Amino acid sequence: MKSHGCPLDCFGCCKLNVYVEDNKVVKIEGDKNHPYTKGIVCEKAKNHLKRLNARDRLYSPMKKQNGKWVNITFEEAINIISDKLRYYREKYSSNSVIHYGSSGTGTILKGIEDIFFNFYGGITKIENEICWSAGNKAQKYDFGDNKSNSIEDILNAKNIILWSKNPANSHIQLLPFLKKARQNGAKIIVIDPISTDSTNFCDIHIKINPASDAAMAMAMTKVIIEENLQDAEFIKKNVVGFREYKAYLDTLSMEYLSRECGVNIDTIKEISHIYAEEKYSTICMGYGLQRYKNGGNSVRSIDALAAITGSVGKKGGGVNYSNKVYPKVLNLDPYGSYKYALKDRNWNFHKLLKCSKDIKAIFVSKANPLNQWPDLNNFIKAFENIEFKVCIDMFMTDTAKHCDLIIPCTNTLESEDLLYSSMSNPYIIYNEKCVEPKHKLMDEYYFFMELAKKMGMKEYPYVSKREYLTQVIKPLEKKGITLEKIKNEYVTIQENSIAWSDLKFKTPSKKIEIYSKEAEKDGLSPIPVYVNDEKSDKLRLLTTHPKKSLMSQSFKDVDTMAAANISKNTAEKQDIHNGDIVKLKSSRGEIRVKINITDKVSDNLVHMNVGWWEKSSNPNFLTENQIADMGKQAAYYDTFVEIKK
Ligand SMILES: Nc1nc2c(c(=O)[nH]1)N[C@H]1C(S)=C(S)[C@@H](COP(=O)(O)OP(=O)(O)OC[C@H]3O[C@@H](n4cnc5c(=O)[nH]c(N)nc54)[C@H](O)[C@@H]3O)O[C@H]1N2
Ligand SMILES: Nc1nc2c(c(=O)[nH]1)N[C@H]1C(S)=C(S)[C@@H](COP(=O)(O)OP(=O)(O)OC[C@H]3O[C@@H](n4cnc5c(=O)[nH]c(N)nc54)[C@H](O)[C@@H]3O)O[C@H]1N2
Ligand code: SF4
Ligand SMILES: [Mo]
Repeated sequence: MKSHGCPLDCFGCCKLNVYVEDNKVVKIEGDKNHPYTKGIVCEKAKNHLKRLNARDRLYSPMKKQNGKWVNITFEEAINIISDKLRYYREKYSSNSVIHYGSSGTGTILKGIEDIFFNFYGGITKIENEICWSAGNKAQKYDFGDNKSNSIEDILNAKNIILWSKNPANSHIQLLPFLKKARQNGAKIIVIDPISTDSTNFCDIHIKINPASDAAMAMAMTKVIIEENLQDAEFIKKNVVGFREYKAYLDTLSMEYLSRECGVNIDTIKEISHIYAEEKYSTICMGYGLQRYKNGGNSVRSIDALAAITGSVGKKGGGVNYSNKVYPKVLNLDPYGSYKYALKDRNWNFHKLLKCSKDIKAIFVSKANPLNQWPDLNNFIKAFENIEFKVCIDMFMTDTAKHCDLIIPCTNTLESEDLLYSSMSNPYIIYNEKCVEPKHKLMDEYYFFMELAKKMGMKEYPYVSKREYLTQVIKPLEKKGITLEKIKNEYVTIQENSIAWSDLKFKTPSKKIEIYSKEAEKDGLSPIPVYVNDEKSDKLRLLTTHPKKSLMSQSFKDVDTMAAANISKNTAEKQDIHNGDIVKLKSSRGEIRVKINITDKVSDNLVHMNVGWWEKSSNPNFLTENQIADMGKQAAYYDTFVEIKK
């Protein structure tokens, strides 16, 4: 039995037991003894095995020749890349090269490309974030860091708000705790514009208007202040900016806020009481609400709500969004590669679209940008402008097919590595190599080492994986944590299960900053504000995360046309029937979809899953390329569409 963690970009970071016979994986199971994941895994864990043995798996590097793919050897691929990289660095600059890596896998050594490109001299990086960065930045302004209470603490909560979070799809480890909390008498409130599998088991579902969470949070804050439910003592000692924020809230009427969020005043009052009356209730906040232009301010207004009730730093309280335990502690650049990255620069999406001809090469690894970026028609054109395009993946993805060279890579089960997640699970996991890959150079770690050798990079770390990882975890040695210990035991460094229980916040004032001078310095309002200009008579397109696939990964084998959910009223208005094939059209493009009529979505929405491949119709051909107020987050959900028959 081999020990391994699921490296998908997920709250779980599930610990797996992998059974191997004759270099073949015969079974994958959840590790029942793991303190966080307790044997719970989803179907996607088993998919690692399917993907390991998939018929369409790539094993040989391939180069595009006269529009056709031909197999080449790893040595040839290394020669081609090495020649191109030298040439571009000499003729233009090393920053005529982009490396784009995303979240296909979260292990440390699968990120070795970053280190390689630092030694190369520094490159162009894409600074836009497509996942959760508006919320993380907002919480940095408010608390100074990104931390969450431990998962078990849910059981201490009097009531629980799942705010824009769908754990039935995205965070299944939370489900048994929610069930138990409910049995113990806690109410579960879900705030989400659509009905999801998580609204199935809640006590109250607030079908909020999209992009109006700040209006809801502010209305709740007003009720709490008006009814004197705030914690005056806590505010005095631990919060900066209450007065300024209250003055701003005084300018907003309850009627206005209620209209904006689409929730009537009585319901807002009821939720405010449920949240603030008994000490303490918790907010588990997902990432949907921050994929809007006003996303950062939405998160700040929810943080402020928790701050004035004194629930931060308390058992059963807090605003649990992300949990960045390891990045600031580990030695993630153990050989000082950053010193060589003199030409590093950041470009945003708009710059890439405008100046793609100035980029000579792009390397994509553990990512599928031509599936997951917004405004794909324009990004595909920009991508095509780049002379030399390389993708490192296990499959011929929507991105790989636009490249000139494909390098196959190992499946996680073929790779020794170290893994942690920053979403919730605070345990670090050592991934044993479970089976041998067909070729050693399929593993990114060895491929880039060979490439570095070929390019004569003297300072590159030509060391074993073990040695590299030992350096990475060196800072943990003083706590007695070694690779062996991580391999053989369950290891975490999260010492306190209640985030901020010492009430020593990492902000400049060391308090919770409802008034943030840092935000002001960044050109933002210092206090949370509600601004929502993105309104339209058209239908808003929401693209949320699917249950059975991690983003695009399991849609590989789906050949049906993408489904779009609309309400009965919307369908009747346009004389559309269940199963009809229609066109969805936005200012960015159009796609054909199959209509599913459901009472799960309101009349002003079209809902699709994200991840459908181009062959099925990908909603990212419709999404707008816009940026949220914080963290350079892509504001995918400020997209409006029309249905054309
Ligand atoms: N099965 C599965 N699990 C996953 C993933 C996956 O693809 N599949 N992806 C992983 C990744 S990369 C991430 S980032 C996380 C995401 O995890 P979650 O944040 O839980 O999931 P999302 O689908 O991004 O969004 C959650 C909910 O936000 C709602 N929402 C959208 N707009 C608004 C709004 O304006 N206000 C409110 N209140 N709610 C809104 C959506 O309808 C959706 O139900 O999940 C991870 N886990
Ligand atoms: N419209 C819309 N778009 C969105 C979102 C949304 O809510 N709506 N959500 C956004 C979010 S939250 C995220 S996180 C991003 C995700 O964006 P990506 O991370 O680009 O998404 P994936 O589809 O998971 O693609 C990962 C790729 O990595 C490959 N891969 C897996 N393992 C390995 C490995 O070991 N090595 C290498 N080299 N490759 C590997 C997979 O085969 C897959 O092709 O998408 C964003 N896009
Ligand atoms: S996808 Fe998430 S829940 Fe499923 S096995 Fe992987 S980490 Fe666990
Ligand atoms: Mo994400």
